Amino acid sequence: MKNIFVLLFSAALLISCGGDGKKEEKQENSIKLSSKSAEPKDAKEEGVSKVYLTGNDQMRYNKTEIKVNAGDEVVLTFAHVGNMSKETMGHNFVLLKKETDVQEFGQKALEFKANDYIPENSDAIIVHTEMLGGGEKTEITFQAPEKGEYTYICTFPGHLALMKGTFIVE
Ligand SMILES: [Cu+2]
Repeated sequence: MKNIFVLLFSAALLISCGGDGKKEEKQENSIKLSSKSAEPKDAKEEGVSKVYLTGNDQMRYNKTEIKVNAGDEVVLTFAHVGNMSKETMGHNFVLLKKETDVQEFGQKALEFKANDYIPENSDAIIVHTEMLGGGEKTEITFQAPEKGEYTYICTFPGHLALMKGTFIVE
């Protein structure tokens, strides 16, 4: 019996507090704050996999593994978050076909400086971005290849050792 009174009392309290709207206001503020987070997150929507990849002045991607859904359209945003120029610390994203010899491809790419280190007429490339310098950003959209694991690299000279990752289609 006592418990019921406590319950009723707290229910009455809740009702009396509910009308002033302060609670809702507070909640809205906290949502605004949390949406300020620095880096866009990867997201999977219906039929679309959004990927946010960066390269920095320390010659690193922000992720060495990317996962997307088979059959999805992939929207990949690639940003160079460093300050160094394209000539000294350029970065790109080059997604290679499964059977590619990655080291060999990386060697070949060095011969194509005039083409931003993208081998011309290569059948090893699924898709690639342009070469970026510090502060630059680009976006590419492509159809996810068939299920499996692929390698992505940066073809700027010397970067392959550190700038390499696995692109997983599942
Ligand atoms: Cu690079």
